[in-house]
Amino acid sequence: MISKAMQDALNGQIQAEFESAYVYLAMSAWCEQQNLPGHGAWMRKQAAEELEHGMKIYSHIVDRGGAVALKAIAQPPAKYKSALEVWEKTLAHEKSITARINALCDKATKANDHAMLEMLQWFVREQVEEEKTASGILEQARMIGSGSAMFFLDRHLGKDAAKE
Ligand code: OFO
Repeated sequence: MISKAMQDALNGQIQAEFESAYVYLAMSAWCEQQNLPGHGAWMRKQAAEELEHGMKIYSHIVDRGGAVALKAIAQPPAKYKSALEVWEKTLAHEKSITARINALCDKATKANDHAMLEMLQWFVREQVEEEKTASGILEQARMIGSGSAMFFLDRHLGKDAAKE
């Protein structure tokens, strides 16, 4: 059975993952408005993945006899200055999630909660991927600036989102 302290910490992470979904969905909507459908599709897929992340933690709490407590989700920003800002914010957001996952690992280690630590290892690996992807796209967006090559990045992101 999961301890109350670990359960509460993981409930906080469910909130953070669902909040991430909301942030990316808002980015998706903004990108669609800017006529960047590839960006919109990519962000929409990212939002769906964040919900899956939240549900992994939800299942862990349920499997260990804990109580899931869903918290309020803040309203995400609806406007951005540019696609570049969207990618800057995406990388910053993923870094903040990585910091949260690392803090949860520290908590699980201190509490000798091996089951939680094992579950979190998936997230540790996932965050390496998330940061690598966001940082790669950000670099490409920086190279492009606001030029017409943005069209090609948008098309590439659309193809990427259509995979699987
Ligand atoms: Fe859940 O990985 Fe992004 O935030």
